[in-house]
Amino acid sequence: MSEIRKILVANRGEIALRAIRTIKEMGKIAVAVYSTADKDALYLKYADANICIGSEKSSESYLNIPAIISAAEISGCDAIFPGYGFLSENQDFVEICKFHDIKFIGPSVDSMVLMSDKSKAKEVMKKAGVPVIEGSEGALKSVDEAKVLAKEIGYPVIVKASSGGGGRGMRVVEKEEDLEISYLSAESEAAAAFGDGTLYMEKFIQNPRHIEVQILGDAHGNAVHIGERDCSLQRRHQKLIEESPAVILDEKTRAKLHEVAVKAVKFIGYENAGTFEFLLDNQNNFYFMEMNTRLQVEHCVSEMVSGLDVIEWMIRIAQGEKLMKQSDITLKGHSIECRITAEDSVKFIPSPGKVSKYIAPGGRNVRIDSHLYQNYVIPAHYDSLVGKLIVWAEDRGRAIAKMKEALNELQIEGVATVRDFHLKMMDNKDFINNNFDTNYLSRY
Ligand code: MV4
Repeated sequence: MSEIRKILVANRGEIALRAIRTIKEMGKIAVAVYSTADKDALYLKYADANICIGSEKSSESYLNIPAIISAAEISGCDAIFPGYGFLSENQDFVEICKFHDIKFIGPSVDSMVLMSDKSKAKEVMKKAGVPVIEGSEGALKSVDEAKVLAKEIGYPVIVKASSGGGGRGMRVVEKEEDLEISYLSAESEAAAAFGDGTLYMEKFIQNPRHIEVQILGDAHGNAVHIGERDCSLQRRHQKLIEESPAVILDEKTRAKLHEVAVKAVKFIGYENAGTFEFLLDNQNNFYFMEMNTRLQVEHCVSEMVSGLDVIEWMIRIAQGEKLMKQSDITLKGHSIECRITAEDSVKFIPSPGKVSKYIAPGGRNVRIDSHLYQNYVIPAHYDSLVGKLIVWAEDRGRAIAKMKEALNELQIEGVATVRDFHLKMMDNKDFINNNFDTNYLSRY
């Protein structure tokens, strides 16, 4: 064990603020970095030191490895917290941190490499005894091979980029006549986006639910889960509402889901926080889809039902501490998160600019993770996420009622936000009755 003293937060916005809070609570020192576009950001006011790492373009600042490593070196940081996005899943960055004797607060390069190739990840999970969707064994070699395989599996099938994620380089194929063109276009899209056109194939699951399991693994071979999240409410692969637990699951399926996730962590010797993504079909069968080797935006709902601080545990694991036992974790009640983005509530068109008024909601079990303040100017260069509104209550019905009240209290003026979309959803019959899937928003 070697205690981490000073941590560089290699991120911005709400997650930089979120991380700085925990770092300081733990009695450690937080160093923030910022681009010129973020010089007035709120998280800079709470950090112990701030370092400008470049101009407004992400490639010149938050993705600028030499600038970030230099900032860590000159400020004497012994660790870097990556957050989500930016460098959080950059294998080169993890190696460079190691080279400089700076602890990367996240998984090893090996785990990251293993899970970054989605078709390889699937093969490994299959070996670990995790249910996977029927499909190609590893990557596809040709259109002809794909045709033979698709006939075997039965249409519809889906071809996906091995290096993909977020829906890019992915095609649903309804019939054999469409396979060649879909294959070739997915291949070229993947090659352009990821520098790798490798594809794999799966049986296409109609209208699935997206269920994911939050896990933690330590350096001593211990692993725990912190329950699951239902993230089915998405729009164009952007999650909007997440909740924990996933009330669609019966107790037996939920226990099995948790069990396989923990087994998989131990099988690959995964260290730090991670998430297993599953698809749930309409018969309540779940299948491993991919693993996210980083902290996720929606980790807060898992914190609310478990009472744990996921970032605290990421840091504790990074300094070699042992995890608690699974039996020490109790999951209680229901938590919902609404992502507040500076986009309009109808077409989701980004709306950066000056926030002329900001009133945050409050009260018992209402949490807002946001870097907004009155007169803050939301830069146009980055993600439009400006906050997350999270509530906890004894059950889902009460959590929805609480969220509705909190959304009503939330006032943001000067820019458009998705608040009204969320308010509508809290009154939506299908949402209330838990009657939706990953395609719900594209249908309505
Ligand atoms: C699927 C699928 C149906 N069947 N795979 C979308 C993102 C990428 N990570 C995987 N995705 C999907 N894979 C099979 N075999 C449907 C989707 C999908 C989806 C998954 C989760 C959440 C939202 C989604 C929206 C459209 C499609």
